[in-house]
Amino acid sequence: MKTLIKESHYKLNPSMVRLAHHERIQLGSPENGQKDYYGRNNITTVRPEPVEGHHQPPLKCLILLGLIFSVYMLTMQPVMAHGEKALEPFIRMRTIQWYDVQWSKQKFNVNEEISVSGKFHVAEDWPASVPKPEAAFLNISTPGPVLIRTERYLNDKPYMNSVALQPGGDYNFKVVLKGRLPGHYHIHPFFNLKDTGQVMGPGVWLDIAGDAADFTNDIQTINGEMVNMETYGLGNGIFWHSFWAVLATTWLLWWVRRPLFIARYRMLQAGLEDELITPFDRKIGKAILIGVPLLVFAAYSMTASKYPKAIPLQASLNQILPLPAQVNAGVVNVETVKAEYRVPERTMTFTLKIKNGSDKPIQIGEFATGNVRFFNKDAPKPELGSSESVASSEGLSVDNAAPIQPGEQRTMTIAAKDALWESERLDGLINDADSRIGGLLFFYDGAGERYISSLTAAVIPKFN
Ligand SMILES: [Cu+2]
Repeated sequence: MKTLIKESHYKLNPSMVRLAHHERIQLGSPENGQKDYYGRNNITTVRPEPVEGHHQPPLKCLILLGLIFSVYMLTMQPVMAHGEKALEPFIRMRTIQWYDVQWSKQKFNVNEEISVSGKFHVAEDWPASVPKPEAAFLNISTPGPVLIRTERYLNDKPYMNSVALQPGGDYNFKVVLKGRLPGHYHIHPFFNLKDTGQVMGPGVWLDIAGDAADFTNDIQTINGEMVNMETYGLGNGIFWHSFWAVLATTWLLWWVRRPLFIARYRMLQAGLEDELITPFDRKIGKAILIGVPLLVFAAYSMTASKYPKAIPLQASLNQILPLPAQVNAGVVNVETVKAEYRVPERTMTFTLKIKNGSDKPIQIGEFATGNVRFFNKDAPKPELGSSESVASSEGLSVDNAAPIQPGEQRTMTIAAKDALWESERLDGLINDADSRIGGLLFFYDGAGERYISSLTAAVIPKFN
């Protein structure tokens, strides 16, 4: 039996099978019109017996690889964006609608604390294909660990975990950050929506000055001990990661060094499955089955006795209710009748029914969607925050510039016109199966009061 196995290993060495080349043998040529039963030209592919030692010269392969790589090198440019526009436009426009995002500082030093704060409205017209925001995580998009987050608030409440958001709800947030690595970085607040992706808030450039070596990250544990978070437990972490990596790799190699897949399959077919596993394999398997849980339990007991006062990692979901309505608060009511996008003019036109329920005349000041802001040239411009959200200063026009009087109901056409629809990849909406737009419309009265309404409508594209 033993010799038979050895021979079959030799014959079925997978590398030899792989290297065997296929030869096309032409039995009948298309010229003489010889066809097979199905009317195809009579060409048959024949795989010859496995041959040894037939392979490409490695030099050729290397030259080819070098050539491919050099093409990449030629076209290499510094990356100035990091996927802000990658998400489908209907997700960027109809999930988290950011506004009033402010940074306390954009130039600061290593170890200095800054904060980003702002507001967002969770669209009521949440896309049907996007899972409801039952677990959302407010985060900061950075190119690596250039900052650390020290505090985080939602509706002025400190929180750590993911949170369930309510469509139609209004929230404010604040995140406190501390400079870690000096440099010039593009940073955004963003929401990680479970099973959907990252909905970016407006981004800004931050300049961190100073020396990375000066960075400190000391915290006090519940036992009163001061620890340096930059190095605490690092050796232990490296040890356990390497230990499991080595164990797992060894286990994998133990099996991979033998004939795999086809050779094994053939042996199974031949009823030789008992020959595939040796008694020594079984011994090793048993040793691992008993040894690994014992080791984990021993290490756990050592840790538990060394640190008796410890709390587990928190995995609960935070429950934070929305603020009283900020958007669609009931004073100014807006109903979107229809929306049209003219592709050549890059113009989104809305027909709106507006009812001014306030006691002062109001004017439309801004329309914002997907972090792009369009300002009405006929209205006093609101103060721009520090956030460099992409803005079109005169992109919004209205068919009737006269202020809407208290109690007045008016049907208006407003148009947001700018190449930003294209450069921000929001015009991709017309190619989506869900071509609905969402955004926020800002009204101002003369006395500095602001009213916000959400717009939403199906978009009809016009191609000429
Ligand atoms: Cu960015």
